[in-house]
Amino acid sequence: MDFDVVIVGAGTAGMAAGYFLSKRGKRVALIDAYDPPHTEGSNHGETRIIRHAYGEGSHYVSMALRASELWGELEQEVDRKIFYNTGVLNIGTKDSAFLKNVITTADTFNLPVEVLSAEEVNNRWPGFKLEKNLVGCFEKTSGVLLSEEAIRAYRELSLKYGAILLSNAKIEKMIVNDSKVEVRLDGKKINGNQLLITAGKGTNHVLSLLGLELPLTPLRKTFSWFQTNEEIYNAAVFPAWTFDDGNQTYYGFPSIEKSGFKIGRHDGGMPVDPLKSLDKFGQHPADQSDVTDFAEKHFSSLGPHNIGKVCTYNMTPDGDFIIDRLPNYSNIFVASGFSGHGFKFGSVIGEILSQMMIDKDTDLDITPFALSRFV
Ligand code: PYC
Repeated sequence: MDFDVVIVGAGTAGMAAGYFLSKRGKRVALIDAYDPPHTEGSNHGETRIIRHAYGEGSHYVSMALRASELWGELEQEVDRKIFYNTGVLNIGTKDSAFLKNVITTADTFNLPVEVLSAEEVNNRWPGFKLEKNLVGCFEKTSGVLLSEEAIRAYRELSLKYGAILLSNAKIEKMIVNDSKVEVRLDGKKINGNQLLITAGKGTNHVLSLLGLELPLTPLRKTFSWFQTNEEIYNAAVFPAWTFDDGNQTYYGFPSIEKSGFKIGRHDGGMPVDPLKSLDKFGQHPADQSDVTDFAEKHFSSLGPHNIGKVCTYNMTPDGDFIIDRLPNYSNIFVASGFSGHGFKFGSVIGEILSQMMIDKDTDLDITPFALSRFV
């Protein structure tokens, strides 16, 4: 089978790239080790946050703004809801570097961010009980993305534009040169002119078939849903939030369509073997106790812990993404290492990759994500 582009890993970035490439007329083969959206990657658990005033640094803001536009276009194209405009409250100590970045990037890019004391937060959203040393930065134009729904939408449209998807596929071998790639899997040969590796925690396994390795550490992360008082915590009245008190970082979501209040732990996490399935939630005692202690301390009216799940963060040493061409190959591209804050950018990363592969360039600045920074 012959294609213009072979994409290994049809998760957030890969599926979005498959959409943009096939929409522009490229013959695309998407290959995935599972059947996306699935539970072994970094996009399940129903929801992800999108925010634009960006604690991780100003180099993400233009991408976050373009990502929002593209999620809006995706919603229109599939005529289904993907974004809930709940606003996002970034909570932290007054000296938090993350919050300082939120405020600076809001000023620089003219984004609507309100700075609130703990008392103002607790009065405005009585579901919080923040301690006095904390402040909140509220960005009203941000909110929540339905992550699995978004992957489903890009999958549906990629197939509509002619891409093929090989699910539950095990790659055995890759033979590449500067103008051709051959991927062998399950008795088939898939030939292409260009290769894109967006394999999440499996990225280094795929790269090992080319004798390459990147500085990536996959970590197991947990998140949970709590029963709620819907009047206080529903998505029409309560924001999504991030929390960093200098010791712990968490994030969470209001109850969307009565799904319950979701809280995830952002720091910590256990290194995992990328070729094995993740330990289920609850296999480690701290999975539940950590989040329950946190919830009791900072929220006034949550019900009991209901259910927990796990996902993977694929970490780089500096927490910044990798979006680049592989050294020594003009036709092999990699996007990985989204380090637990990549989902929101999935749409724009798909667009950027399609531009790199078709137009040889992109308007957005991706130099912070170059592989050369690790040399
Ligand atoms: O980037 O806001 C974020 C986020 C929330 C959960 C994981 N990442």
